[in-house]
Amino acid sequence: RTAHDVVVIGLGGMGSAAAWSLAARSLAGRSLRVLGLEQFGPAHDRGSSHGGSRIIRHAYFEDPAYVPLVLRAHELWEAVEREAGRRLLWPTGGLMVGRPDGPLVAGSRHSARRWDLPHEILDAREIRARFPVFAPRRDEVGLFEARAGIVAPEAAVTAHLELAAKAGADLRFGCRVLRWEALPGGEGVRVVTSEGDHHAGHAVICPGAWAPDLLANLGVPFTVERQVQFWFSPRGGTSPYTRLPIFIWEDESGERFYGVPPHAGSPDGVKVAFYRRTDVCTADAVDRVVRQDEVDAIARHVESRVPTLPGTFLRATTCLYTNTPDRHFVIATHPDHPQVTVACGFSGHGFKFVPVVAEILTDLVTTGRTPHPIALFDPRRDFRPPP
Ligand code: PYC
Repeated sequence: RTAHDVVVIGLGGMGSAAAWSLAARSLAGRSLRVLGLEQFGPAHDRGSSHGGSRIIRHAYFEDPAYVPLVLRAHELWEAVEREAGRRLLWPTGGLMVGRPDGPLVAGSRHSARRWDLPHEILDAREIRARFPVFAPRRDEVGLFEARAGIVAPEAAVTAHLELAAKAGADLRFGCRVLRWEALPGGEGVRVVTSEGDHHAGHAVICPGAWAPDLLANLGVPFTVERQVQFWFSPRGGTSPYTRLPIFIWEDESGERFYGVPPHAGSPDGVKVAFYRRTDVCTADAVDRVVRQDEVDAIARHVESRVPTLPGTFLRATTCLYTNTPDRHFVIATHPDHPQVTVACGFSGHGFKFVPVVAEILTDLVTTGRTPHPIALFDPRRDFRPPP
């Protein structure tokens, strides 16, 4: 009756990696039969895994609990590169800039010290000397870590899909999941799609911004937000920018923007964006048009700290964050359905963790537990907004 052991719903960043990880894992002497379902095409740009780059950093300002996970993710990214024969990582170094007591710098420093991560603290003069295009205020400092850098999201999704297919996963695109139902008595899960029904012993649900539709029964108050990524060609040319680290900059009001230098995976211009802006939407009703006033707002903001960067506007694209109230992830066995495992609510900072999330999901499906620390990601936690 059940043709597949596991159905993976959503083949974006998390789902594509989970499909590979599950298809490569054997259980009771045989490999798992994995079905992957995706409503769009491979490595599409409708969700949260596109735009040429994502940041990877270790000194995690959000919470030191993420550090062992990102260290394991980094190791696994290198393994995926080797396995797929594709370049996915660009180690540019990373600079977190702001007031020393602001959440970005103080939080990064706390994580770096807690986990003994190699890092340097640079004062404003040292930042200017090392990276002359940056214009920090006198009271701003930077935490620099050499191992931070870029992960290429579309290339990563493509690599995971290729590896999953090679490991025997049955991947279907243009197949929208309308709903799912956990069947009683060890009968697994029924998935109703635009292309017919499927049954599997277990479901791994990685819905991205479709979490409010597909995981309403988790009871997590998700909010989906439209975000915009912009590319500029700096005044005076890109050459000094090719040697820049990725950076996140927090100003005195707490507003943050980030920047990603051009690299071989995305060579045209410097990418910048606010990290984060509230523009609530739904995944199916998002305005994909970027307005001139949005371009002007980011250009003005960036110019105050990196004066030559907003030279010529090149292009922009929208993407989606799926936020939890405390901005921590949700990764767990579904509290009401042991045959369902969920990964969602990545709140705009999940992509760097993709391969370790896949490892956790595979552990949960095959053994019901994981050695990774995931207590922070419990869907039934007491959600409080971040300070
Ligand atoms: O996770 O570092 C991050 C990030 C920066 C901007 C959006 N996410």
